[in-house]
Amino acid sequence: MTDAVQSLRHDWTLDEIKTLFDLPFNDLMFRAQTAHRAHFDPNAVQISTLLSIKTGACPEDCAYCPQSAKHDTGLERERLLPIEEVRTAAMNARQNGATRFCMGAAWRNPTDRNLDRVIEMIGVVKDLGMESCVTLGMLTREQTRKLKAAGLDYYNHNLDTSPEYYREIITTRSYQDRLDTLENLRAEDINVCCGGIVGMGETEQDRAALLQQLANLPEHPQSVPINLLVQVENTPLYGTEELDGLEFARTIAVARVMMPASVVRLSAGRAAMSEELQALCFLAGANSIFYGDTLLTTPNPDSNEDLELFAKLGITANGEQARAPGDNAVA
Ligand code: SAM
Ligand code: DTB
Ligand code: SF4
Repeated sequence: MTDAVQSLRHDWTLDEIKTLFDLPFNDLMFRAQTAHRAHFDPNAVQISTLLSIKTGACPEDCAYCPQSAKHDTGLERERLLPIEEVRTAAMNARQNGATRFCMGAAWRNPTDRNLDRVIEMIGVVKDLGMESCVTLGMLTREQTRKLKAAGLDYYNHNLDTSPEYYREIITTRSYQDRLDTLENLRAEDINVCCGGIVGMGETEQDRAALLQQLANLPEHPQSVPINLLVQVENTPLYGTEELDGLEFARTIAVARVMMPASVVRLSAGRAAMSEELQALCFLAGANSIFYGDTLLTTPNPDSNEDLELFAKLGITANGEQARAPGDNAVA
């Protein structure tokens, strides 16, 4: 039986995951490539563009995040963006070839009034013919119902790390709160974008336990962002020992093997990565990136650099042939 017809697994044990991490690097890459090729065009990478629709002054205490009000990172506190600014940003993203527009808000959870405003924004993105994604914090079942009715395509809500390491990183909301929001999304059949952050000083066992949580959810998240911590001055995690690049690539590969039919996103942290490390991550099965000069508040590689890298690697954006760097549209 090939991987393509094998059913997806939701019963991964930590020992099995550790065995994957411990494989010789080339063997792990081979496993990841085999899984990737059974489900995807190996040379196509989906691109999404991010916009922070409400920046800073977040009540949560996530130790990695520049937007927490608890850390004095010098970010300007902003109000929810006016709808016309969202339209302009989404039009630019479409012009530059992104097929999905992701909007993030520095909230613990949206109020019903704010949710209505975000729903308007989702309408704007959909009218432009793009997929919509939002990340707004915790949601009630009623709120997921409203988002479904608004035609939302994806909701991003990360588990961030292992259940064991979680308490070192966030104290203002629990792991179970996150699992509950994921359940509310699944109940409404909204595509889930859920992953985590590595390079936060966690152990390999924590990275394995994060992937175990993700893969053993009742459904694999349709999209799995693997973020490398972006270290921001004055956040508690600033100065954390950096994760070895090969260990990062291994994490991507293990995610690919465990969740072979999910899109794995090489997410935050690319600005600090060499072209060679990014190429290894694509080889390990990453098939999505954030494209555009900023993530939410921190820098992302310049779009032209991404196009150059895609051209060097023969990667097509969104399944279309990447054009020459300097030529804006890639899809
Ligand atoms: N406030 C909402 C929430 O946390 O659910 C949504 C926005 S929040 C910024 C979205 C995700 O960005 C977080 O879950 C975290 O995984 C990621 N993130 C935030 N700061 C980061 C950093 N410095 N490096 C890497 N990823 C980061
Ligand atoms: C995700 O997993 N990574 C993105 C997105 N989902 C919203 C956010 C990365 C944020 C990096 C820090 C910043 O730019 O503020
Ligand atoms: Fe707030 Fe989200 Fe940042 Fe946590 S990750 S501080 S919830 S914006």
